[in-house]
Amino acid sequence: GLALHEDFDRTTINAKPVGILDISTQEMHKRLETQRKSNEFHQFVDENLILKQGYIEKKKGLFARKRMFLLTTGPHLYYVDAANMVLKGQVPFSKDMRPEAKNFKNFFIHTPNRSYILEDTSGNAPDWCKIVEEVREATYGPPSQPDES
Ligand code: 4IP
Repeated sequence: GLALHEDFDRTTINAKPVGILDISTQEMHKRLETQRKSNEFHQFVDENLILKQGYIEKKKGLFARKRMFLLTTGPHLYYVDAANMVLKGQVPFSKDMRPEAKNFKNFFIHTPNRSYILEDTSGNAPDWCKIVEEVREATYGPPSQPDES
């Protein structure tokens, strides 16, 4: 009856991507076509659309490695060794990931199993944190309250 229809509609509305991920199919094809032709990192992102990219120093152990970070639909956050054009890994996306800017250059992306220690030498760390959180929220909804038990 009516209740069923209301539930169906609500599910349909909630299933729609919101905000930054709300891209029409037509727009998606157009942007992917441009990306395919003009972005040398297209080969690493599994036909996803790159929403933001830039060089980030990723610290692990004693050393930092300069990597091209690629935030895409999916969502995914890939990183590539651009000197050798090799995909090195991904920061796993989940509802529990949490970006944290320390200042304009240094930031973290906390994930359940690892906190990535990152530096944007160009000073756009807050922008990275903002867009990662925006994509996280568009995908999984508002952050869950920290467990204080
Ligand atoms: C490596 O250190 C690089 O930082 C790797 O980053 C990192 O892997 C390795 O950590 C770390 O041992 P060296 O280059 O000095 O050997 P990248 O993959 O970008 O080259 P991830 O990808 O995990 O950060 P381990 O613990 O993952 O092996």
